[in-house]
Amino acid sequence: MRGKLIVFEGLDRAGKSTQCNRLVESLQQDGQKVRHIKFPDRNTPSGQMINSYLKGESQQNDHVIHLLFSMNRWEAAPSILKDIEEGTTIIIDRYYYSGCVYSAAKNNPTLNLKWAHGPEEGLPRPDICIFLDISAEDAAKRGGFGSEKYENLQMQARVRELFGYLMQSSPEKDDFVRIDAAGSLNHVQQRVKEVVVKAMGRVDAEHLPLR
Ligand code: T5A
Ligand code: NA
Repeated sequence: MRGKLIVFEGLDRAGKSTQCNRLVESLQQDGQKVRHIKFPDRNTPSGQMINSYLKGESQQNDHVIHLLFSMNRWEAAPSILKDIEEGTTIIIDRYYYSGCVYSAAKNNPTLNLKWAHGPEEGLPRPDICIFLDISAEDAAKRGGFGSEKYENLQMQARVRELFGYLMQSSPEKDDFVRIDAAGSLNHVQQRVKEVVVKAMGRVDAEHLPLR
């Protein structure tokens, strides 16, 4: 049986990494084969350029950085597909939803959601995208907020608005399940597990690439 592709999304500091780690551990305890990946993968050449940009050590044109984030995903796509086919479930911390939303949130007149979507088309489509929902204000209260490029209230509020649009009105809206991420770590973890167990039990959706 093929593995599932489970994505976590949310604002900066929503708790994605923490919840991904907990889910991976819990699925492994259930005896499943699981791999955890995170985008951007800062280790590849494209990821190193992204890392330097996010840390404010280099500048990039808005379109160029968008394409670098996309390239960073395409580099990983063959191994994602291979693992899924071989029965490994993949848990991804941020994916092309972030890719589209963060770029469009800059309000660059030549970089809207539609433009941003283009380079992502054809990437493996998730079985489910869990949106860990927190307000920009609550996220900003969490440890470490403010150290990277997009970690400011105005940007995060716009990002949340655009995620809201994706969840309500976009062709990908059915990919999403929203979970309130402002509760305790254990409470969020429990909700995540419920949602994932339900998704795992579903008849295998056709594994279509992003339209
Ligand atoms: N980006 C990314 C793009 O612009 N385009 C793209 O294509 C992609 C993929 C880096 C930036 O790049 C942008 C988006 C980002 O701005 P990143 O490396 O994933 O992306 O950076 P962050 O999302 O900022 O990663 P963080 O590690 O900061 O956030 P997480 O993973 O959401 O949060 P986590 O789990 O590390 O938790 C943060 C803190 O909050 C606490 C944790 O203990 C930790 O201290 N916490 C809670 N506290 C109380 N209650 C809870 N329920 C909590 N959950 C977590
Ligand atoms: Na993270």
